[in-house]
Amino acid sequence: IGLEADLRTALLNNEFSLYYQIQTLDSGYITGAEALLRWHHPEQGLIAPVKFIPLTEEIGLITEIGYWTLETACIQLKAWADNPATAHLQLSVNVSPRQFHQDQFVEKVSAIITNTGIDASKLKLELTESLVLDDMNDTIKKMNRLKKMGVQFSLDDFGTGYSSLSYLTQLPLDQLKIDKSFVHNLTLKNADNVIVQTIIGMAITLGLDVIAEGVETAEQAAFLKANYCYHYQGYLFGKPVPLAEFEAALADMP
Ligand code: G
Ligand code: G
Ligand code: MN
Ligand code: NA
Repeated sequence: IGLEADLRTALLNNEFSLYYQIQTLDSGYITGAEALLRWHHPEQGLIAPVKFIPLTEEIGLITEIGYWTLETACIQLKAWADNPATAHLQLSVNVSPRQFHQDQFVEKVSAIITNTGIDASKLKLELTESLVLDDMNDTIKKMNRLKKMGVQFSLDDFGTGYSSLSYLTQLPLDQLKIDKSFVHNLTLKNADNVIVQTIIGMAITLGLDVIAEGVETAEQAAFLKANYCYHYQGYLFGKPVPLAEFEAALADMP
């Protein structure tokens, strides 16, 4: 109850921020980041998204917070675009099902892209399988409209839902994101090795990029590379951090 009341004023009080987690190539080249929402509660300190995002969905605040997140991400993309050293960076942003399936989602994203002046191809929206399957028709229509503007799409938490090849071919996706639960036991558990190899194979077959999340060890990265997955995100390369720390990591890039 307390948190709910606090959430309602959190936007006004500037209590949200975005953290950035490195997305890298096998060469160490940083291609961009995933933007991850953080709530700095005035008394309780930093509150993790798992503790408040479900609540924002329940009380209908996720839409407003989601647009704040998108706009903040796009303002950051514009700042990077204006500096030759960072102009290549892409930003992945999580989208909640409730926000995506709202009537004006495409119009609002379009307005944010126009108002911030970004190159839409630098923006990657992360959709979950449950979002997609909630309403396939709505999802395909909206993805196609955003795609025409240049927006990229990644399918998050891939492998944890009902991922059939037939629905994948209907979606204008750019990337599959292998869920960290499969990466966690990679090289240690043969079943997970096979799942990861299969997901990479699916991505290649469908002509999609594939990124592994939750990469924590050099062994996992080596396995992924040997199996043709060249994009990684995980603690091995960096935790989600505030902007200044992310930019410091960029400056150290090989
Ligand atoms: O670090 P991590 O704890 O950031 O994120 C936990 C979960 O919260 C992940 O499943 C992630 O997708 C979700 N999440 C983080 N930031 C956002 C956001 O801005 N919007 C939505 N909808 N989910 C987010
Ligand atoms: O949106 P998504 O569910 O993919 O959110 C990514 C989540 O994964 C965030 O909570 C982020 O903090 C977490 N994460 C990112 N890299 C790692 C990692 O290497 N190990 C673990 N355990 N979690 C990670
Ligand atoms: Mn994500
Ligand atoms: Na995920």
